Amino acid sequence: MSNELTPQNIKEAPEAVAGGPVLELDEIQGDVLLGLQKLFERFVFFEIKDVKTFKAALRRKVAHRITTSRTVQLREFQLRDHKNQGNKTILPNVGLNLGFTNSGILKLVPGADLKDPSYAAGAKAQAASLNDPVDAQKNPSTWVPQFLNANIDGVFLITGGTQAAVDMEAVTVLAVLGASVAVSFDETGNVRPGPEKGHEHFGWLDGVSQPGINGLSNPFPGQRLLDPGLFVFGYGTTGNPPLVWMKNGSFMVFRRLKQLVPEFDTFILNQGQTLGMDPVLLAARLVGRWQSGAPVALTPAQDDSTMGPDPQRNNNFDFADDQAQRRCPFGAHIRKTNPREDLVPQEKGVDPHRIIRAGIPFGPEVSSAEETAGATQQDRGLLFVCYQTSIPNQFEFVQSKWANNPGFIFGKKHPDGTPVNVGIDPIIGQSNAPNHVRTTDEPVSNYPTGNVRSTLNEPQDFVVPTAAGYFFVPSIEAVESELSS
Ligand code: N7H
Repeated sequence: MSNELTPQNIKEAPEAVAGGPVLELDEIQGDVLLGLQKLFERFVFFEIKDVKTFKAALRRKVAHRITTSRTVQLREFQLRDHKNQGNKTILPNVGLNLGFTNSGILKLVPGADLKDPSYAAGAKAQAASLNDPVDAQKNPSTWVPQFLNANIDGVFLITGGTQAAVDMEAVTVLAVLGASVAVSFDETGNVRPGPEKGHEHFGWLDGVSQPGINGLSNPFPGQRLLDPGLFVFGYGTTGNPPLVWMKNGSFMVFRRLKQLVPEFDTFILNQGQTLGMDPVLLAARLVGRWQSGAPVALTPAQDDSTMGPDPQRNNNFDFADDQAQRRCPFGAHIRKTNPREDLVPQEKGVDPHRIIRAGIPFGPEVSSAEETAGATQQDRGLLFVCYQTSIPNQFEFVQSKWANNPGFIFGKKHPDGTPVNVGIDPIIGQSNAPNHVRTTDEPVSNYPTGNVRSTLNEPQDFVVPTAAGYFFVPSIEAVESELSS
């Protein structure tokens, strides 16, 4: 793997894959399909204060700096060469991407209707329907104040191999924009250090399962090749752009998700004891993968640390042979968010709801004081990012209709014929029950023959949403013309 993280399993083909649509990689921003190379990623959220000056600076001084998918692809090959030649130095590989909220787009193109009701409403208005904790006025109650009070018209995603390189790019971009923008919120995520590289804060390898993209990737075993129009406008049957200039653009969902790591660890240990099972196995069954990334669907009883990072094996399963949830509980995070053959045909039941994920952890490592106290003292978690061409049908669908829905996966039966009460996603599910209490069916595997039912009661959410934004990430051409003229 390269020395700068990119989502695994999608960065393969140097040229368009034969038979697939030809993707305009010079037009599509680099984070959307392939993922900018990133050890650090700074998110600079801003308000447009002076539209005319902003447009002029955008066209003349920012547009050409935006990192395209073509550049990301070339950099990936450079990084492989660099590594193969035995180089350990980190390349700066600065990346710049840009997205606009609906309020930002309306400042640049008055009256524009991007025909996505959730985007138009904005993330704050949608929070209650995602079961984010809200107050009596339905305003999110756990969000950072800037996302509640400041105006956010757009965001720069600035990535790179070093913090210094990222910061220098941020200074340059903000300098050319001058007083035409005001920064509303600014946060840097970073890949975790040492052996935790590539792992999110609960400890799991991240970026293991991504959809294959027809025309871009040669699929790995078990990876479905999907219509690029699900992720970028202008391709296939699903990605018809409502406005001509939306071609090669994508909707980006941003969520700042705080993770209560010491609390989660304590919970897993205690529940392991209560249920009489190895806490490591319990944790693996809640996610559907061991922390190494190996899927419990393939290796249910013990970890296989060679499997997680191996794209030839790490997605080569579809749950079809596991209808008694012996290997992987129906409620496991990866089964709730990508149920594969549980919903057939997949092209109707699952594919239209897939997302491309491109987030990065934020916050410091857990301190020994936090470990001892079993309580979070400093914010840490995931700066979650995903791409799609329909926010209601993709991100919001996965979060609210699948993860938060205790009945999903529907229609499952225990071997004795009684219905399974699956429970909400034990990792990201937001319960609207009082105090957010939730349950998960079958954390105890009883593998391979047992028949004793088990239920896990989770006393709280261990992932707490603390900010969100819905953005449109336009093509380079749109940035250079419609949005800046
Ligand atoms: Fe999840 N985690 O560490 O437990 N996620 N996720 N996620 N997630 C996945 O395949 C995690 C979040 C999806 O195709 C893995 O990369 C955490 C949101 C989907 O097999 C792990 C947070 C949403 C997949 C985690 C978080 C999703 C997926 C397995 C928040 C969408 C692919 C490794 C802090 C609403 C499923 C991998 C598939 C995988 C974790 C957020 C969705 C380990 C900690 C908000 C679609």
